[in-house]
Amino acid sequence: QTSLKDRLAELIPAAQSRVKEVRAEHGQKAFGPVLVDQLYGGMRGLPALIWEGSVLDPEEGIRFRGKTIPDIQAELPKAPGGDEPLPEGLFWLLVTGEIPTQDQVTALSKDWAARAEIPAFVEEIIDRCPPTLHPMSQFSLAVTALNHDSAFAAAYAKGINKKEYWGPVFEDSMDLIAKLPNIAGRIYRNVYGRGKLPAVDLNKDYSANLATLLGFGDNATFVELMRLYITIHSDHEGGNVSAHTGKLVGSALSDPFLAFAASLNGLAGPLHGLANQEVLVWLTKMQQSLGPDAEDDHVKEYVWSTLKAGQVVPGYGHAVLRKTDPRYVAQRAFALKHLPDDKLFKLVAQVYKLVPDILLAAGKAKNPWPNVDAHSGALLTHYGLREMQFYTVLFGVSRAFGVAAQLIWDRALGAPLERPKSYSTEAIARMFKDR
Ligand code: AMX
Repeated sequence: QTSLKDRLAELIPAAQSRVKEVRAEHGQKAFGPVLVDQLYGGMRGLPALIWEGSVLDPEEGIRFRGKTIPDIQAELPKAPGGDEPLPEGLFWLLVTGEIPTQDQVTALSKDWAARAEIPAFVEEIIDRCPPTLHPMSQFSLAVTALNHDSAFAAAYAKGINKKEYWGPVFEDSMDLIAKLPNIAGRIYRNVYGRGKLPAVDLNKDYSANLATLLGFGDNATFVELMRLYITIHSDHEGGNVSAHTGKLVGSALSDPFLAFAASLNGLAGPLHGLANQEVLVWLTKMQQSLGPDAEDDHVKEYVWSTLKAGQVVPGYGHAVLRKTDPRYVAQRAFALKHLPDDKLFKLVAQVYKLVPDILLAAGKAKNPWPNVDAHSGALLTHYGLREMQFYTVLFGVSRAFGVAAQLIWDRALGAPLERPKSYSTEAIARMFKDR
């Protein structure tokens, strides 16, 4: 049985040659023109980044190393008696492009559990945060502080050879992922008064430990939900705010803790990861205003009133996707299997039936379909995790998998400092005056 690091060491030389080959063959080919509108338009559609773990097709949705969500649900190892893929396997797939064996996944679970403890001073930082500080801010503070023990930062200070960068970045990435459940659990228990954090169980998988640290470890279906949740939230190619930020900051050779803390600050925005909180806030207000079992016409009116107030319908629309997000579909399937009669799930389903036509009629959103965030909060609420301000922290735990995998490859492939060119409006006006 090979370890992930050994397998990676075997794969790196061939991947380095492959990049050389692709650059030699295609390096001077153009994707097409860059339009001035793309500079003003948030770089939508601009091909600008290499991201190895996943590619997002607008019509079909995400593929992790070529595999769709149903593929990975079928192919990745499961926990004994479980149906959902283990996120350990997804990480192995993101890093190597290969489906791991059950033993390899078990070894990763054990490795992460062994690395899970966080330094006492990081615990203190979290404990000193006022409960009014948003959980995402606490999360980002704690992850930044982990940089204290970064293997990469220490190796760099000693003068590590460029060719060796990936080794300590791998170690930091493993530590980062391993320590997130303890950080998330501590924040959750502190902010919502849920008692003392239990210890990580060295023989349990990552999701089971996360569920236990949050206080839901006794519920086997919640543990399964965490396995699915982390797997589908892990990676969504490179251009989204959290992924791109992590890659950008990592390109300055900031270590994985600093890079991922930056990702978290981006994920904390309402147009990105905070949307899962916003969806629940919106649905709860709707329930309060319309009462239970609202009629379709009343829900429609409520949606229109959101749009007329100049607000977005949270959980709908996407910068790349043009169909229902397969991550939404996977969560809907989970709900249909485990909680078909849940009131909030029924409202989520009712909204799914009504919102796309309204967004089409309103005529602005390029994608009227739901994204991942339209569903996740309802599932968490069902199992008693009702504190919506905490939801984006779980998204953050998951997103570390994708960002970490890319940071390792960026250093293995010698990715340079990112430094795109910017222009002022006046410079553009001058440059294109006579063209
Ligand atoms: N409700 C109302 N209006 C919407 C909308 C929605 N759900 N989605 C897009 N629009 C509007 C935009 O605000 C924009 O309006 P403007 O012209 O007045 O500025 C117009 O439609 C065109 O936008 P777009 O090209 O379709 O979307 P985009 O690529 O600029 O933005 C996104 C994508 C996700 C930010 C946007 O759809 C949105 O705000 N959705 C709601 C928030 C959300 O669910 N975010 C989570 C996304 C997934 C994730 O990252 N976790």
